[in-house]
Amino acid sequence: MTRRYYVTTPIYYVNGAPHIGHAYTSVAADVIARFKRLAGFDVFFLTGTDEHGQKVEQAAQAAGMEPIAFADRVAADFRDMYDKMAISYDDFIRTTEPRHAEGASALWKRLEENGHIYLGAYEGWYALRDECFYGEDELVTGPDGTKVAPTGAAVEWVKEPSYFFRLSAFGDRLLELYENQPGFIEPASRRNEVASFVRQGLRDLSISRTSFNWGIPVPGDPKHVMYVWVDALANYLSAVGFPDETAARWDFWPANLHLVGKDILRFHAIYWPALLMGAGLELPRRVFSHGWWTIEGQKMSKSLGNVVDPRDLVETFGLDPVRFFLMREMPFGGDSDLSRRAIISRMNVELANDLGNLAQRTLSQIARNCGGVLPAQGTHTAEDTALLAPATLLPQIMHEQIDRQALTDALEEVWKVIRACNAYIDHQAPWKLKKTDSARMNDVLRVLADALRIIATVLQPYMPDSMDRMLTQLGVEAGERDFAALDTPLPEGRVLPAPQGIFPRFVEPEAT
Ligand code: ME8
Repeated sequence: MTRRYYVTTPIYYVNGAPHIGHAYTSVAADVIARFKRLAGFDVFFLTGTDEHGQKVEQAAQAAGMEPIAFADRVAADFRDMYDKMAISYDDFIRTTEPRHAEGASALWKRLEENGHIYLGAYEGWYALRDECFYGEDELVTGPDGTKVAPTGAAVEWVKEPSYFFRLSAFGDRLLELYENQPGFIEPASRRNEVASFVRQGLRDLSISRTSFNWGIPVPGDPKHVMYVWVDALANYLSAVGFPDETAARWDFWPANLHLVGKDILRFHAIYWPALLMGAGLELPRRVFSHGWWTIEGQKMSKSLGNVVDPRDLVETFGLDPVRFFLMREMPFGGDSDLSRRAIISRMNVELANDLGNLAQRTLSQIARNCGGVLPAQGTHTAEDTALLAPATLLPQIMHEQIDRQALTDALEEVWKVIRACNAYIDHQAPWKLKKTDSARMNDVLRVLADALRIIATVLQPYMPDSMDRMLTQLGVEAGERDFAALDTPLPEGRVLPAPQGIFPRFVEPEAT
């Protein structure tokens, strides 16, 4: 039986252009999706755009456009960013698509049928930037002395008729979920925050608005549109065909992993499971919330004018160095800073020196001293085995890390092997063996080529383009690049193409 894996990113608001924060979550999901595919899983990787709600409506107005035309433009820009970042999504859902309206409406109707929705009137605080209702007790004093949301977003007093979801009835079941399935929310520190929020008692959730109409009409009462978060969360169901449980993709439900930023954990770890419980649907296996990027030490914001478009970074540094930097610099789950200096340092030390040089040294010696063909596998010495044994374990060790979203640790695991290869090549000095023991030289170079093949195979999810080139230079054919293929050694005598540097050092333009 094929093993299935369903991973999602948040669907991003189309009120602004794609930025590095969006690229980050999507690259992380992409690494996971690519890794699972290489491990033989049938993967469904979903992403998309969140196009309804007052915030998007206002952004469209400010641009002098109809909301749908505005959303079309920004959604296309997100796809362009994805193409430039090599995001291998299987589906891109837009909440303005009919298939999504159908899924979201069906979810609503199930909740209504099950008695979890009632009509009332909402009176309270709303933060448009967060598209979130806040209780009085959650507000804090902002820099100018006014009350603001805990996120710093401005709040307004809203009073209007509204449908409510009986969220208050789900507190105990949610706490049970966090208790019985600790992996449901990761990292653990965030799980504790969510659990203590729930323990304080949940209020029913206002799930419709009447003061604007850019949204999915409430079934049976089209004066109301659905609250944008109910609409948005439903995307994870509508993309797999809900409510048609005979749809081919329905087998992917429940999702294995919702990857989100810490800003939207509450919606995914409280509202979403409660809505699913209310609708009698299975719960996702896991919600992982990652940390926050600052830019050169500052919060990224439109007002500071420091919003980073990932495409600009790719233009300057190249795609794979940027993907590598994002995955390497931020301990997955923690916060981190993006700076030009840090990118260049990672590029020059880890990519150019550690990995690039290793490949170049190995391949150029094979080209020069082995007639450009892959040498035979010799008898392994203790040192050869000491190098190859941990390399061989990489797919398995990393798989366990990837399943925990320990994406940075998994890279560190590969770098341990890369550093060991560098120590090995220095110690074995194959260039000296040419005259004294050419048979051993061949064996050493073959050991290095085998280690590099494993390294390049397991790094494909992080740096697909460069690792594609490295595998080609190592003589690994297209059908030999998944983890299962690593069990079969490459035949000796395979002709290798002329080696070419894969990770050039980055030199500041003014220094050239
Ligand atoms: O919240 N660092 O969309 P959104 C790291 N539409 N990640 C960041 C980041 C930063 N500085 N800034 C943004 C929404 N992100 C809703 C989601 S899902 C059913 C609906 C990433 O456009 C991070 O993943 O505001 C965060 O959760 C997401 O962008 C917010 O995107």
